[in-house]
This record gives sequence, structure tokens and C-alpha cells, in this order.
Amino acid sequence: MLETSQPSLRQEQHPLIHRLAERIINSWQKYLELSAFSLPEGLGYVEGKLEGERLRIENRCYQTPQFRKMHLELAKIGNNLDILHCVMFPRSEYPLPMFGCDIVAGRGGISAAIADLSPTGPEKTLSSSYIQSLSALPKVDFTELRELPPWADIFSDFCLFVRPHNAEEEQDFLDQASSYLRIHCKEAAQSIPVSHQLQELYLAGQQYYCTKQQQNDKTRRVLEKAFGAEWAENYMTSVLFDIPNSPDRSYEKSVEFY
Ligand code: BLA
Repeated sequence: MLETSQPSLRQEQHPLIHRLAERIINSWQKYLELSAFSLPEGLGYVEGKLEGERLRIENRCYQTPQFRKMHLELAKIGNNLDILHCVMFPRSEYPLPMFGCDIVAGRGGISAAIADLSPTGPEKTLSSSYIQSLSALPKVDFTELRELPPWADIFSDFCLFVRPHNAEEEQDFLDQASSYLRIHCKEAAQSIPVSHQLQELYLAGQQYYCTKQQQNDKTRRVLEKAFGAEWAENYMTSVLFDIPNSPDRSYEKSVEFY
């Protein structure tokens, strides 16, 4: 059983974060065969202090036949800042993009909401079936589109990066991010492994993705202030964006599925 009803940070977070977290878990359960994924020792639930405020981080991680690691992280800093972070790392056998999503909510509401399916293949574009499904989604207009920072050349043309201005725009972001995830889970469930040669290229694409994400100074600064530079470096490179350094063919078909 997945512990969807356990008390957690989710209940205390901004409603958009709470609702997206529910949808992510629901989609994972509905479309994929989940089994447990263990994080490095002591990093499932962490607490620190950021400028006198308590920083709490709660992680949930799963794996499936297609995904090496699916990570949903909720963080709360005092009563000021709520964060949702989600990344799905495909096994390199499968020619799949990376689903990534981040919501940052402060006192003044959501400042950043981003969702993408980022290509990792040698052509650096999404496959035609992804493009077709994503293009068929209803178009949504946001008052404020945000500009991506210089490190962010990893994202696709479908990357949604906004500051929602009202409840309707928050709902639109929720729906769009959920659609990206649904499309991704359905594609993944019927994905077929590629040759060993191509696997190396997809792996290199994932490595590039992680290297770039590790350059996000805004994330690093929050973690450094609460836990120190060394802890932040370790967390960014071993939990948030750990780089797989060889094709992972070790997945055991005998794992217990939820
Ligand atoms: C931005 N990420 C941010 C910001 C903060 C964090 C404080 C600034 C908000 C703003 O500019 O309004 C903090 N994000 C965190 C922390 C964690 C986190 C502490 O996930 C984890 C504990 N970031 C991701 C993923 C994506 C992502 C998966 O983790 C995208 C798929 C993107 N976050 C992202 C981008 C920005 C951001 C592009 C804006 C960076 C900038 O403007 O420089």
C-alpha cells in the first residue's frame, strides 16, 4: 500500500502544491507499477534551520520498470516558503524524456511554477508522438511568463514557466502539469528498450540535464543557508540530481510491486 493518507507536510502547504502532489502520486499509481526506492541513509526526512526558521524536507521515492527513480519532494521553511520538486529519471534503456516540475510559493503567492518534459536523446528534441500529444493539449494563456535562467538550455519548447496571478491561473498550471505527467506515464508504459549504443547517448543526456540543474543557485542557496555548503552539495548531487554513471540493468523483476 502507498501511504497516501499519512499525515504529511502536504496538508500544511500551499493548496496548489498539495493538489499537484496528490495528482502526481495518483498518476504514478494509476499508470505505473511502483516499487520502493531507498534514498541515501538519513535523507528521507530532513530538518534544518534557515535564518531561525525551521526547514523541513519530506521525500517520496519510487522506481518502476521504466524509471530508475521517481522523486517527489515537499519542503517547508517556517511559514514563508513552500516548495514542491519532482523529477522522474528514466532507466537509460528507455528513450524517454525527463519529467521535471518545481513550484515555489512564498508569502505573496506562487513565485515560480515550472513543468517540462525535457528531451535527453541525441537529437535533443522530443519524439513525434510526445510532440503530437503535447500539441493537442488546450492552449492556456498566463499573465506572466517567466524568463528561464542561462543554465536552463535543457528544457523543451513545451516548458511552462510562469508566475500564476490568480486561482484560475493556478488551476491552469495544475491541469497542464498533470497533462504532461499523464502523457508521459502513458508513453512510458508502452516504451520499448533501445540498443546499448543509444542507451549510452540517453544516459549522456541525463547526465547533462543533472549537471545543468545542479547550477541552479536559487535552490543551492536555500539549502546552503539551512544545512551548510557541504550538505547542500551532497544533497543536490546525490538526492535532487544524482547522475547515473552507467546504464542501469540491475532492475529486479522480482521486486514487490505496490
Ligand atoms: C527557482 N527554486 C527556485 C527558487 C527557489 C527554489 C527558492 C526561486 C523562486 C523564484 O525565482 O521565484 C528552491 N527548489 C528549491 C529548493 C528545492 C527545489 C530548495 O526544488 C528543493 C529542495 N528546479 C527543480 C526542477 C526544475 C527547477 C525539477 O528542482 C525544473 C524542471 C526549475 N526552479 C527552477 C527554475 C527556477 C527555479 C528554472 C528559476 C531559477 C532562476 O530564475 O534563476
